Amino acid sequence: MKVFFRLLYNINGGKMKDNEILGIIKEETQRQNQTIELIASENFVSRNILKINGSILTNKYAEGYPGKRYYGGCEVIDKIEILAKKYGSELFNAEHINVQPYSGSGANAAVYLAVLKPGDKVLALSLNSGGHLTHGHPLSSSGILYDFHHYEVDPLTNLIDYDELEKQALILQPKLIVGGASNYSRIIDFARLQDIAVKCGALLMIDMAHIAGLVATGLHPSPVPYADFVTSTTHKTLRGPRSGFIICRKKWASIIDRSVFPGLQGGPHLQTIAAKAQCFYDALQPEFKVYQNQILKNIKALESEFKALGVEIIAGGSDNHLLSINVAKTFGINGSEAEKLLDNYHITVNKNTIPYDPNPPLKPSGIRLGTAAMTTRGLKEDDFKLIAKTIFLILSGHVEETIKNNIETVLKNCQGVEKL
Ligand code: DSN
Repeated sequence: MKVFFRLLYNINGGKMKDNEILGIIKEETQRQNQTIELIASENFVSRNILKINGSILTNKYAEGYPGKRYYGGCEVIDKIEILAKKYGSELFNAEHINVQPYSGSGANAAVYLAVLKPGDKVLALSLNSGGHLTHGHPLSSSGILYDFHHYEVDPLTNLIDYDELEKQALILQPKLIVGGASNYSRIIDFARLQDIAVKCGALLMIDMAHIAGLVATGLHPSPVPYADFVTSTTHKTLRGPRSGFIICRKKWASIIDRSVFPGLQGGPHLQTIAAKAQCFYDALQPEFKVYQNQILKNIKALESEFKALGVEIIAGGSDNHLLSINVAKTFGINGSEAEKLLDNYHITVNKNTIPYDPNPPLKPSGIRLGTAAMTTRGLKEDDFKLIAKTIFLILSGHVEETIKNNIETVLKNCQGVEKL
Protein backbone atom coordinates (compact mmCIF):
# COMPACT_ATOMS: atom_id res chain seq x y z
CA MET A 1 0.00 0.00 0.00
CA LYS A 2 2.80 2.34 1.01
CA VAL A 3 4.63 1.72 -2.27
CA PHE A 4 1.44 2.37 -4.25
CA PHE A 5 1.03 5.80 -2.66
CA ARG A 6 4.67 6.69 -3.21
CA LEU A 7 4.30 5.78 -6.85
CA LEU A 8 1.20 7.95 -7.24
CA TYR A 9 2.99 10.89 -5.62
CA ASN A 10 5.88 10.55 -8.03
CA ILE A 11 3.61 10.41 -11.05
CA ASN A 12 1.63 13.48 -10.00
CA GLY A 13 4.50 15.50 -8.66
CA GLY A 14 7.02 15.08 -11.50
CA LYS A 15 9.70 17.68 -10.86
CA MET A 16 10.37 18.92 -14.38
CA LYS A 17 6.76 19.77 -15.26
CA ASP A 18 6.26 21.55 -11.95
CA ASN A 19 9.28 23.73 -12.49
CA GLU A 20 8.26 24.45 -16.04
CA ILE A 21 4.88 25.85 -15.10
CA LEU A 22 6.12 27.62 -11.95
CA GLY A 23 8.80 29.22 -14.09
CA ILE A 24 6.18 30.52 -16.47
CA ILE A 25 4.11 31.89 -13.57
CA LYS A 26 7.22 33.72 -12.35
CA GLU A 27 7.73 35.12 -15.83
CA GLU A 28 4.09 36.30 -16.00
CA THR A 29 4.39 37.85 -12.51
CA GLN A 30 7.37 39.85 -13.78
CA ARG A 31 5.46 40.87 -16.90
CA GLN A 32 2.50 42.06 -14.83
CA ASN A 33 4.78 44.00 -12.47
CA GLN A 34 6.57 45.73 -15.33
CA THR A 35 3.43 46.61 -17.30
CA ILE A 36 1.06 49.55 -17.25
CA GLU A 37 -2.13 47.52 -17.50
CA LEU A 38 -4.93 49.48 -19.13
CA ILE A 39 -7.18 46.69 -20.43
CA ALA A 40 -10.58 47.85 -19.17
CA SER A 41 -11.83 44.36 -18.28
CA GLU A 42 -8.79 43.37 -16.20
CA ASN A 43 -7.85 43.90 -12.58
CA PHE A 44 -5.52 42.56 -9.87
CA VAL A 45 -7.01 40.52 -7.02
CA SER A 46 -5.94 40.73 -3.40
CA ARG A 47 -3.57 38.17 -1.86
CA ASN A 48 -6.52 36.93 0.15
CA ILE A 49 -8.55 36.14 -2.94
CA LEU A 50 -5.53 34.54 -4.62
CA LYS A 51 -5.11 32.28 -1.59
CA ILE A 52 -8.77 31.27 -1.41
CA ASN A 53 -8.98 30.65 -5.15
CA GLY A 54 -5.92 28.40 -4.98
CA SER A 55 -7.15 26.47 -1.94
CA ILE A 56 -8.09 22.81 -1.32
CA LEU A 57 -11.72 23.73 -2.02
CA THR A 58 -10.89 22.83 -5.62
CA ASN A 59 -10.93 19.15 -4.54
CA LYS A 60 -14.66 18.96 -3.85
CA TYR A 61 -17.59 18.08 -6.07
CA ALA A 62 -20.94 19.59 -5.05
CA GLU A 63 -23.44 19.39 -7.92
CA GLY A 64 -26.73 20.85 -6.77
CA TYR A 65 -27.41 23.66 -4.33
CA PRO A 66 -26.88 24.05 -0.55
CA GLY A 67 -28.86 21.36 1.27
CA LYS A 68 -29.72 19.59 -2.04
CA ARG A 69 -26.45 18.16 -3.34
CA TYR A 70 -25.81 15.10 -5.46
CA TYR A 71 -22.63 14.23 -3.51
CA GLY A 72 -21.83 13.39 0.07
CA GLY A 73 -19.51 15.42 2.28
CA CYS A 74 -20.94 18.82 1.30
CA GLU A 75 -21.76 20.07 4.80
CA VAL A 76 -18.75 22.42 4.95
CA ILE A 77 -19.00 23.44 1.31
CA ASP A 78 -22.66 24.47 1.79
CA LYS A 79 -21.56 27.13 4.27
CA ILE A 80 -19.42 28.72 1.56
CA GLU A 81 -22.15 29.00 -1.05
CA ILE A 82 -24.60 30.28 1.58
CA LEU A 83 -22.10 33.00 2.58
CA ALA A 84 -21.44 34.01 -1.04
CA LYS A 85 -25.19 34.33 -1.64
CA LYS A 86 -25.65 36.33 1.58
CA TYR A 87 -22.92 38.89 0.82
CA GLY A 88 -23.83 39.06 -2.88
CA SER A 89 -27.52 39.71 -2.11
CA GLU A 90 -26.61 42.34 0.47
CA LEU A 91 -24.19 44.09 -1.89
CA PHE A 92 -26.61 44.40 -4.80
CA ASN A 93 -29.90 44.34 -2.89
CA ALA A 94 -30.88 41.22 -4.79
CA GLU A 95 -34.07 39.22 -4.33
CA HIS A 96 -32.21 36.15 -5.60
CA ILE A 97 -28.61 35.51 -6.62
CA ASN A 98 -27.02 32.46 -8.25
CA VAL A 99 -23.27 32.42 -7.60
CA GLN A 100 -22.43 29.26 -9.55
CA PRO A 101 -21.84 30.57 -13.14
CA TYR A 102 -18.24 29.92 -14.14
CA SER A 103 -18.10 33.18 -16.12
CA GLY A 104 -20.04 36.15 -17.47
CA SER A 105 -20.57 34.38 -20.79
CA GLY A 106 -22.04 31.41 -18.92
CA ALA A 107 -24.27 33.69 -16.87
CA ASN A 108 -25.65 35.26 -20.06
CA ALA A 109 -26.16 31.86 -21.68
CA ALA A 110 -28.03 30.66 -18.57
CA VAL A 111 -30.50 33.55 -18.75
CA TYR A 112 -31.08 32.91 -22.47
CA LEU A 113 -31.60 29.19 -21.82
CA ALA A 114 -34.03 29.99 -19.00
CA VAL A 115 -36.36 32.30 -20.91
CA LEU A 116 -35.82 31.83 -24.66
CA LYS A 117 -36.56 29.09 -27.16
CA PRO A 118 -34.29 28.70 -30.18
CA GLY A 119 -35.27 31.30 -32.77
CA ASP A 120 -36.82 33.75 -30.27
CA LYS A 121 -36.21 37.43 -31.00
CA VAL A 122 -33.81 39.43 -28.82
CA LEU A 123 -32.69 43.06 -29.09
CA ALA A 124 -29.21 44.04 -27.85
CA LEU A 125 -26.52 46.72 -28.36
CA SER A 126 -24.32 45.86 -31.36
CA LEU A 127 -20.67 44.92 -30.88
CA ASN A 128 -19.51 47.99 -32.83
CA SER A 129 -21.59 50.25 -30.61
CA GLY A 130 -20.04 48.72 -27.49
CA GLY A 131 -21.97 45.46 -26.93
CA HIS A 132 -20.47 42.03 -26.27
CA LEU A 133 -19.97 38.85 -28.32
CA THR A 134 -22.49 37.02 -26.10
CA HIS A 135 -25.10 39.64 -26.98
CA GLY A 136 -25.88 37.91 -30.26
CA HIS A 137 -22.72 37.92 -32.39
CA PRO A 138 -23.28 35.47 -35.27
CA LEU A 139 -20.28 33.37 -34.19
CA SER A 140 -21.40 33.14 -30.53
CA SER A 141 -23.90 30.48 -29.40
CA SER A 142 -26.22 33.40 -28.54
CA GLY A 143 -26.31 34.49 -32.19
CA ILE A 144 -26.44 30.92 -33.49
CA LEU A 145 -29.38 29.82 -31.30
CA TYR A 146 -31.51 32.95 -31.04
CA ASP A 147 -32.73 35.61 -33.46
CA PHE A 148 -30.69 38.59 -32.23
CA HIS A 149 -31.26 42.09 -33.63
CA HIS A 150 -29.13 45.05 -32.64
CA TYR A 151 -29.55 48.69 -31.74
CA GLU A 152 -26.78 51.22 -32.31
CA VAL A 153 -25.53 54.35 -30.63
CA ASP A 154 -26.28 57.70 -32.25
CA PRO A 155 -23.77 58.33 -35.08
CA LEU A 156 -23.00 61.89 -33.93
CA THR A 157 -22.98 61.68 -30.13
CA ASN A 158 -22.09 57.96 -29.83
CA LEU A 159 -24.68 57.77 -27.04
CA ILE A 160 -27.49 55.19 -26.82
CA ASP A 161 -30.48 56.73 -28.60
CA TYR A 162 -33.33 55.52 -26.37
CA ASP A 163 -36.06 56.99 -28.64
CA GLU A 164 -34.70 55.11 -31.63
CA LEU A 165 -34.34 51.96 -29.52
CA GLU A 166 -37.96 52.26 -28.42
CA LYS A 167 -39.16 52.56 -32.03
CA GLN A 168 -37.10 49.52 -33.02
CA ALA A 169 -38.36 47.48 -30.05
CA LEU A 170 -42.02 48.30 -30.72
CA ILE A 171 -41.67 47.12 -34.32
CA LEU A 172 -39.58 44.03 -33.53
CA GLN A 173 -41.52 42.90 -30.42
CA PRO A 174 -38.56 40.94 -28.98
CA LYS A 175 -38.99 38.42 -26.20
CA LEU A 176 -35.92 39.86 -24.43
CA ILE A 177 -34.06 43.18 -24.46
CA VAL A 178 -30.40 43.06 -23.43
CA GLY A 179 -28.78 46.17 -21.94
CA GLY A 180 -25.22 46.66 -20.75
CA ALA A 181 -21.98 46.82 -22.68
CA SER A 182 -18.30 46.05 -22.77
CA ASN A 183 -17.28 49.30 -24.39
CA TYR A 184 -19.68 52.10 -23.46
CA SER A 185 -18.29 54.95 -21.38
CA ARG A 186 -21.47 56.75 -20.35
CA ILE A 187 -24.18 56.15 -17.73
CA ILE A 188 -26.83 53.69 -18.92
CA ASP A 189 -30.46 54.66 -18.22
CA PHE A 190 -31.86 51.39 -16.84
CA ALA A 191 -35.23 52.95 -15.93
CA ARG A 192 -35.73 53.93 -19.56
CA LEU A 193 -34.74 50.45 -20.73
CA GLN A 194 -37.32 48.96 -18.35
CA ASP A 195 -39.94 51.36 -19.68
CA ILE A 196 -39.19 50.26 -23.26
CA ALA A 197 -39.26 46.57 -22.30
CA VAL A 198 -42.62 46.97 -20.57
CA LYS A 199 -44.07 48.86 -23.58
CA CYS A 200 -43.19 46.06 -25.99
CA GLY A 201 -43.88 43.18 -23.59
CA ALA A 202 -40.23 42.06 -23.43
CA LEU A 203 -38.19 40.82 -20.51
CA LEU A 204 -35.12 42.88 -19.60
CA MET A 205 -31.62 41.52 -18.95
CA ILE A 206 -28.75 43.82 -18.00
CA ASP A 207 -25.15 42.65 -18.31
CA MET A 208 -23.35 44.85 -15.77
CA ALA A 209 -20.00 42.99 -15.93
CA HIS A 210 -17.88 46.08 -16.57
CA ILE A 211 -19.51 48.42 -14.10
CA ALA A 212 -20.32 45.99 -11.25
CA GLY A 213 -17.87 47.67 -8.83
CA LEU A 214 -19.33 51.09 -9.54
CA VAL A 215 -22.88 49.75 -9.16
CA ALA A 216 -21.95 48.04 -5.87
CA THR A 217 -20.84 51.38 -4.42
CA GLY A 218 -23.65 53.53 -5.84
CA LEU A 219 -21.32 55.32 -8.27
CA HIS A 220 -23.35 54.07 -11.24
CA PRO A 221 -27.14 53.60 -10.95
CA SER A 222 -28.04 49.99 -10.22
CA PRO A 223 -29.91 47.93 -12.83
CA VAL A 224 -31.27 45.60 -10.11
CA PRO A 225 -34.54 47.48 -9.41
CA TYR A 226 -35.35 47.67 -13.14
CA ALA A 227 -34.27 44.41 -14.75
CA ASP A 228 -35.74 40.93 -14.63
CA PHE A 229 -32.19 39.55 -14.80
CA VAL A 230 -28.80 41.09 -14.07
CA THR A 231 -25.68 39.20 -15.10
CA SER A 232 -22.09 39.99 -14.28
CA THR A 233 -18.51 38.87 -14.06
CA THR A 234 -16.68 39.30 -10.76
CA HIS A 235 -13.18 40.17 -11.97
CA LYS A 236 -13.46 43.56 -13.65
CA THR A 237 -14.21 46.66 -11.54
CA LEU A 238 -15.51 44.31 -8.82
CA ARG A 239 -11.94 43.01 -8.35
CA GLY A 240 -12.81 39.43 -7.47
CA PRO A 241 -11.87 36.06 -8.96
CA ARG A 242 -12.47 35.26 -12.64
CA SER A 243 -16.13 34.20 -12.56
CA GLY A 244 -19.78 35.21 -12.89
CA PHE A 245 -23.18 35.47 -11.17
CA ILE A 246 -26.84 36.14 -11.94
CA ILE A 247 -29.31 38.27 -9.98
CA CYS A 248 -33.04 37.95 -10.63
CA ARG A 249 -36.44 38.60 -9.18
CA LYS A 250 -37.70 35.92 -6.80
CA LYS A 251 -40.28 34.67 -9.31
CA TRP A 252 -37.44 33.68 -11.69
CA ALA A 253 -35.26 32.04 -9.00
CA SER A 254 -35.99 28.38 -9.66
CA ILE A 255 -35.91 28.65 -13.46
CA ILE A 256 -32.53 30.45 -13.29
CA ASP A 257 -31.10 27.94 -10.82
CA ARG A 258 -32.22 25.04 -13.03
CA SER A 259 -30.76 26.73 -16.08
CA VAL A 260 -27.32 27.11 -14.44
CA PHE A 261 -27.38 23.58 -12.97
CA PRO A 262 -28.13 21.16 -14.55
CA GLY A 263 -28.96 23.24 -17.65
CA LEU A 264 -25.47 24.45 -18.48
CA GLN A 265 -23.02 23.39 -15.80
CA GLY A 266 -22.02 20.44 -13.68
CA GLY A 267 -20.13 20.81 -10.41
CA PRO A 268 -19.70 24.37 -9.15
CA HIS A 269 -16.16 25.65 -8.62
CA LEU A 270 -16.22 25.99 -4.85
CA GLN A 271 -12.78 27.56 -4.58
CA THR A 272 -14.03 30.36 -6.85
CA ILE A 273 -17.38 30.65 -5.06
CA ALA A 274 -15.44 31.11 -1.81
CA ALA A 275 -13.32 33.80 -3.49
CA LYS A 276 -16.56 35.43 -4.70
CA ALA A 277 -17.85 35.47 -1.10
CA GLN A 278 -14.65 37.29 -0.10
CA CYS A 279 -14.97 39.67 -3.05
CA PHE A 280 -18.59 40.58 -2.16
CA TYR A 281 -17.60 41.03 1.49
CA ASP A 282 -14.68 43.29 0.49
CA ALA A 283 -16.96 45.35 -1.74
CA LEU A 284 -19.30 45.97 1.22
CA GLN A 285 -16.49 47.71 3.13
CA PRO A 286 -16.17 51.54 3.08
CA GLU A 287 -12.63 51.35 1.58
CA PHE A 288 -14.05 49.78 -1.57
CA LYS A 289 -16.02 52.96 -2.30
CA VAL A 290 -12.84 55.03 -1.87
CA TYR A 291 -11.16 52.71 -4.41
CA GLN A 292 -14.06 52.99 -6.90
CA ASN A 293 -14.04 56.77 -6.52
CA GLN A 294 -10.34 56.80 -7.34
CA ILE A 295 -11.05 54.74 -10.51
CA LEU A 296 -13.42 57.54 -11.58
CA LYS A 297 -10.98 60.33 -10.66
CA ASN A 298 -8.29 58.53 -12.67
CA ILE A 299 -10.45 58.16 -15.78
CA LYS A 300 -11.25 61.88 -15.59
CA ALA A 301 -7.50 62.64 -15.40
CA LEU A 302 -6.88 60.46 -18.46
CA GLU A 303 -9.81 62.07 -20.27
CA SER A 304 -8.79 65.67 -19.53
CA GLU A 305 -5.16 65.11 -20.57
CA PHE A 306 -6.22 63.39 -23.81
CA LYS A 307 -8.59 66.28 -24.52
CA ALA A 308 -5.85 68.83 -23.90
CA LEU A 309 -3.67 66.95 -26.40
CA GLY A 310 -6.42 66.91 -29.04
CA VAL A 311 -7.10 63.15 -28.91
CA GLU A 312 -10.56 62.18 -30.15
CA ILE A 313 -12.49 60.37 -27.40
CA ILE A 314 -15.55 58.29 -28.31
CA ALA A 315 -18.76 59.72 -26.79
CA GLY A 316 -16.76 62.77 -25.73
CA GLY A 317 -15.49 61.29 -22.45
CA SER A 318 -16.32 58.87 -19.67
CA ASP A 319 -18.60 58.49 -16.65
CA ASN A 320 -17.20 55.11 -15.67
CA HIS A 321 -13.88 53.22 -15.64
CA LEU A 322 -13.18 53.12 -19.39
CA LEU A 323 -12.85 55.23 -22.49
CA SER A 324 -12.09 54.62 -26.15
CA ILE A 325 -10.00 56.80 -28.40
CA ASN A 326 -10.12 57.07 -32.17
CA VAL A 327 -6.49 56.39 -33.09
CA ALA A 328 -7.22 56.30 -36.83
CA LYS A 329 -8.45 59.89 -36.78
CA THR A 330 -5.98 61.23 -34.20
CA PHE A 331 -2.77 59.45 -35.22
CA GLY A 332 -3.47 58.02 -38.69
CA ILE A 333 -2.87 54.41 -37.53
CA ASN A 334 -5.26 51.54 -36.82
CA GLY A 335 -6.07 50.06 -33.40
CA SER A 336 -3.96 46.98 -34.05
CA GLU A 337 -0.88 49.09 -34.82
CA ALA A 338 -1.55 51.24 -31.75
CA GLU A 339 -1.87 48.14 -29.53
CA LYS A 340 1.50 46.83 -30.80
CA LEU A 341 3.28 50.19 -30.45
CA LEU A 342 2.12 50.48 -26.85
CA ASP A 343 2.98 46.83 -26.15
CA ASN A 344 6.58 47.63 -27.14
CA TYR A 345 6.69 49.95 -24.14
CA HIS A 346 4.82 47.58 -21.79
CA ILE A 347 1.60 49.56 -21.93
CA THR A 348 -1.22 47.05 -22.46
CA VAL A 349 -4.50 48.06 -24.12
CA ASN A 350 -6.84 46.38 -26.57
CA LYS A 351 -7.79 47.35 -30.08
CA ASN A 352 -11.50 47.97 -30.45
CA THR A 353 -13.99 48.89 -33.09
CA ILE A 354 -15.61 52.28 -32.71
CA PRO A 355 -19.26 53.04 -33.59
CA TYR A 356 -19.83 52.88 -37.36
CA ASP A 357 -16.20 51.84 -37.80
CA PRO A 358 -15.19 51.91 -41.47
CA ASN A 359 -12.33 49.49 -40.66
CA PRO A 360 -12.52 45.70 -40.07
CA PRO A 361 -12.47 44.22 -36.51
CA LEU A 362 -8.82 43.08 -36.74
CA LYS A 363 -7.69 46.54 -37.83
CA PRO A 364 -10.29 48.73 -36.11
CA SER A 365 -10.09 52.48 -35.61
CA GLY A 366 -9.93 52.52 -31.83
CA ILE A 367 -8.30 51.35 -28.65
CA ARG A 368 -10.05 50.94 -25.30
CA LEU A 369 -8.44 51.94 -22.00
CA GLY A 370 -9.54 51.42 -18.41
CA THR A 371 -8.34 52.63 -15.03
CA ALA A 372 -9.45 49.86 -12.62
CA ALA A 373 -6.31 47.69 -12.73
CA MET A 374 -3.71 50.44 -12.25
CA THR A 375 -5.87 52.13 -9.59
CA THR A 376 -5.60 48.84 -7.67
CA ARG A 377 -1.80 49.15 -7.96
CA GLY A 378 -1.99 52.58 -6.35
CA LEU A 379 -1.90 55.07 -9.21
CA LYS A 380 -3.50 58.49 -8.86
CA GLU A 381 -4.54 61.35 -11.16
CA ASP A 382 -1.01 62.67 -11.83
CA ASP A 383 0.15 59.20 -12.87
CA PHE A 384 -2.74 58.91 -15.31
CA LYS A 385 -2.00 62.34 -16.78
CA LEU A 386 1.56 61.17 -17.39
CA ILE A 387 0.24 57.93 -18.91
CA ALA A 388 -1.97 59.93 -21.31
CA LYS A 389 1.01 62.12 -22.33
CA THR A 390 3.18 59.03 -22.82
CA ILE A 391 0.57 57.24 -24.94
CA PHE A 392 0.30 60.40 -27.04
CA LEU A 393 4.09 60.49 -27.53
CA ILE A 394 4.27 56.80 -28.48
CA LEU A 395 1.37 56.88 -30.92
CA SER A 396 2.63 60.02 -32.60
CA GLY A 397 6.08 58.43 -33.07
CA HIS A 398 8.12 60.52 -30.62
CA VAL A 399 11.50 60.13 -28.90
CA GLU A 400 12.27 57.03 -26.94
CA GLU A 401 14.12 58.45 -23.91
CA THR A 402 11.28 60.64 -22.55
CA ILE A 403 8.86 57.76 -22.98
CA LYS A 404 11.05 55.31 -21.06
CA ASN A 405 11.59 57.84 -18.24
CA ASN A 406 7.84 58.48 -18.01
CA ILE A 407 7.09 54.77 -17.81
CA GLU A 408 9.75 54.24 -15.14
CA THR A 409 8.27 57.12 -13.11
CA VAL A 410 4.78 55.58 -13.27
CA LEU A 411 5.95 52.05 -12.44
CA LYS A 412 7.88 53.35 -9.41
CA ASN A 413 4.53 54.42 -7.94
CA CYS A 414 3.01 50.93 -8.36
CA GLN A 415 2.61 48.21 -5.76
CA GLY A 416 3.72 44.72 -6.78
CA VAL A 417 0.94 42.45 -8.04
CA GLU A 418 1.69 39.73 -5.44
CA LYS A 419 1.45 42.23 -2.58
CA LEU A 420 -2.01 43.71 -3.16
N1 DSN B 1 -16.08 41.63 -21.59
C1 DSN B 1 -14.94 41.45 -22.44
C2 DSN B 1 -14.09 42.65 -22.33
O1 DSN B 1 -14.68 43.65 -22.13
O2 DSN B 1 -12.87 42.63 -22.48
C3 DSN B 1 -14.28 40.20 -22.17
O3 DSN B 1 -15.20 39.16 -22.44
